[in-house]
Amino acid sequence: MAFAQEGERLIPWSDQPAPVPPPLANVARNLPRWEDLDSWITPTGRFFQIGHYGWPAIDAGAWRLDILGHVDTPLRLSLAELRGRPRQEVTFTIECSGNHGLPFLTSAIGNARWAGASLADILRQAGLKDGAKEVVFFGADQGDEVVRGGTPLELRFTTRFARSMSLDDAMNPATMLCYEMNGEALPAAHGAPTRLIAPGWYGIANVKWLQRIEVRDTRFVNRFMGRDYVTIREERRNGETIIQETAVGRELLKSAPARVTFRDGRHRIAGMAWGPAPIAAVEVRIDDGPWMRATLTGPDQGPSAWRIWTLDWPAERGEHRITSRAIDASGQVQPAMDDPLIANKRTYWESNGQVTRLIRIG
Ligand SMILES: Nc1nc2c(c(=O)[nH]1)N[C@H]1C(S)=C(S)[C@@H](COP(=O)(O)O)O[C@H]1N2
Ligand SMILES: [Mo]
Repeated sequence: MAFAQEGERLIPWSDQPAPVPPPLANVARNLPRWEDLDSWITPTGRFFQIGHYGWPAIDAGAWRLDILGHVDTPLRLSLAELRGRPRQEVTFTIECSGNHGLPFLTSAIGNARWAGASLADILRQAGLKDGAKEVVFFGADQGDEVVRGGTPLELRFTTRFARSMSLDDAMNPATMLCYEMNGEALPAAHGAPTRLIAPGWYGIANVKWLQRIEVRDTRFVNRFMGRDYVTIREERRNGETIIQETAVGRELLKSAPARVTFRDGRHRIAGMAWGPAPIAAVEVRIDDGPWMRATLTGPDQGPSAWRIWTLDWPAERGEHRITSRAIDASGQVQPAMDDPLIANKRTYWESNGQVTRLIRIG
């Protein structure tokens, strides 16, 4: 479903993001302009791509997925075997947790229809041993890491991309081993032949190029659980300021203005809103004016997929600031940028503060 209207004229934002700096250009790729995210389902060609350890090309015929560790019967599945299992689908908006936290990363988000096989069924078939508590997802991509760099205790090693989840989270019936995106075979850049799709979780948890799933009876920590993708935030405890360090987890309540269009003498603002609970409302503010209620349009497919919203805007000439905030069914409001939750955050991850865009009406 497109939310672009026939005969409309798109007015680009005047605060276009900075280009991705060269060393990261091969990590964050295919970032669209927000203006061009003009449909509820993001076409695969406009879907952002993140690869921290390069871009493996896997021979799907020779590929096998191992499920092992703290299980009764380790499994080894081919792509044909995975495809032969009961199929499930979900529409899920993946957002990179760095989105809006960095000046060049403001459209690392997309909504796609994903299809695959239930992870919970596969874990049950392997048989969980008593004491199983953590599931680790290893990708085929690998990279070099350094611990205590520049000290006499420096340690260098090469390791595969991995993220873990508690067994409870991994058993969520919506979580799948995905081989299809928007009705076509999962493309290489998005994790072919198989990736994890964990609806409700930030991008980082959705491990691509899956190769090995390991069930453990102890916790797992690596760069992407414990060093990187860690939110560092100042919080108050008993009158004292402490530093809280937490692994990036589930997606947070958020919205963003996507595009402003002009048609039949009128301006219209459209955007998206998403979060862990159903979106109840979106409000929009122009410059320092009052909050105005937008109209939620487009499909409502549950909390894992974003909603589209629109607001007709009698725009005056000049430069304007457009801010949106989402409100969910439990009454929670997307925090302002000066809310302590956002302002006291030292890292760019999980930046769900209100997004303000600039536009010039000519
Ligand atoms: N194996 C592997 N999986 C990965 C990554 C990675 O670097 N390697 N990046 C993660 C991050 S940070 C994000 S935001 C999402 C992006 O998914 P996409 O590239 O399909 O948009 O993939 C995640 N899965
Ligand atoms: Mo990410």
